[in-house]
Amino acid sequence: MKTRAAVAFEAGKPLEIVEVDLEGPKAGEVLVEIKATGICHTDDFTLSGADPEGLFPSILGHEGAGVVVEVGPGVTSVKVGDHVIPLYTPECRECPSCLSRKTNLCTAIRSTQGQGLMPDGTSRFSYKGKPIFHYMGCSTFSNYTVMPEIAVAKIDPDAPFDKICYVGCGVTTGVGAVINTAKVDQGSTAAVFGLGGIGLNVIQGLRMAGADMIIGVDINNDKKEWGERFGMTHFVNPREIDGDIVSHLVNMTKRGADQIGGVDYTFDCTGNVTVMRQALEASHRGWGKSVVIGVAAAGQEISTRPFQLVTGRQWMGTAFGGARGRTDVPKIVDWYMSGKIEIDPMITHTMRLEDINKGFELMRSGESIRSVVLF
Ligand code: NAD
Ligand code: AHE
Ligand code: ZN
Repeated sequence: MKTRAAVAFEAGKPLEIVEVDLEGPKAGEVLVEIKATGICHTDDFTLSGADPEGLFPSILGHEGAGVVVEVGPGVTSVKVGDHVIPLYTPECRECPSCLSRKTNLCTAIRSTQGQGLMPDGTSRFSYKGKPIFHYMGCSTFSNYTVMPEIAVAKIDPDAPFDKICYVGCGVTTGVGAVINTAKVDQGSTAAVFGLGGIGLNVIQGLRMAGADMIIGVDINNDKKEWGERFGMTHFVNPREIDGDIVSHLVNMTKRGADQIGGVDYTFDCTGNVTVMRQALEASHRGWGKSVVIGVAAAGQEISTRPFQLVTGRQWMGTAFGGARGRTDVPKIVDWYMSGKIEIDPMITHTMRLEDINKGFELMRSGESIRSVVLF
């Protein structure tokens, strides 16, 4: 079949809207009509050429929602008409990682996914007879895409596509980092570095978890109001303080008889390795947990004095908020439907596929929280 898609032909160039060829689903795969897709910072990271796994030409996009329109042989877990969210972290429930119950990082199809291919080692997309790579196993910047059935989560059919597509990455990553990865306790202190599409969801996760002091850190003052909207209690612009951000946060969180400051939980949502170090070092001696969410460019490395870890701080990371997609994503959609979490105000812009490059510009300039493309 033919489908309209925004193709990344080259790193650093705008996407081009063209009609591409798409082969139907093979065994264990489903054809999904994408109804809406968010634009995540990670799409821009890959488009920039900084992603070691970035491949071109490819169809980016990993934050979508849509309807199953065809199923390949042997598919049992979904049927035509089901509403689904594509999962860049699948859940096969059979691989050693899924069976371990220790991680959400299913390994069933990770190696072909990283090569921009379907599990059989081929691409379903082509343009003018030449293959186009899949992206993160999803390629939601296409009106139709093919997914393995283990990589789709069946969701409430009443949930609006233009909102719950955001659960496909940003919402689940932010809220999940708090609940699944850091396992934040009630009454804790927390600092969130970077108040974009991910950081604001960390903030709403912290509010849900009952954190007392929620400090937002961003170099853009416009983000203060945004953070407060979702539960942030204090805002710091590191460019507007005397001294360094680590001491500032430690001083802000001095509590108890010994007056040793430090934040119970910190989260990097910037992808900047200097910020990751600051987040770790601002966490509390003895028990602080610092979670890396941001994705850093090829060649970038993190460092700190080992003493920071010897003295009890834990440096950890999270992909997709530690969520097991087929199990957890439908629940998060239900949380949205019942009002337990908010999504609507974070979707600041919607656009047609033809205007997708505008969505990238809004993100780069810090004007948007989330742009959603409607098909
Ligand atoms: P975004 O562009 O919407 O937000 C980034 C925010 O960080 C902005 O508000 C910006 O002003 C702020 N910022 C930049 N430099 C800063 C600094 N030095 N100090 C403080 N704040 C600073 O991006 P996003 O969509 O929220 O994504 C954030 C990061 O998370 C990206 O690196 C993205 O690739 C990554 N990500 C990771 C996962 C995962 O599963 N681990 C999932 C989604 C996104
Ligand atoms: N391909 C990059 C890393 C990109 C990355 O870390 N991706 C996150 C999701 S970001 C979503 O917006 C992730 O899930 N990682 C785990 C995985 O298996 O990809 C690189 O550096 O090679
Ligand atoms: Zn993402």
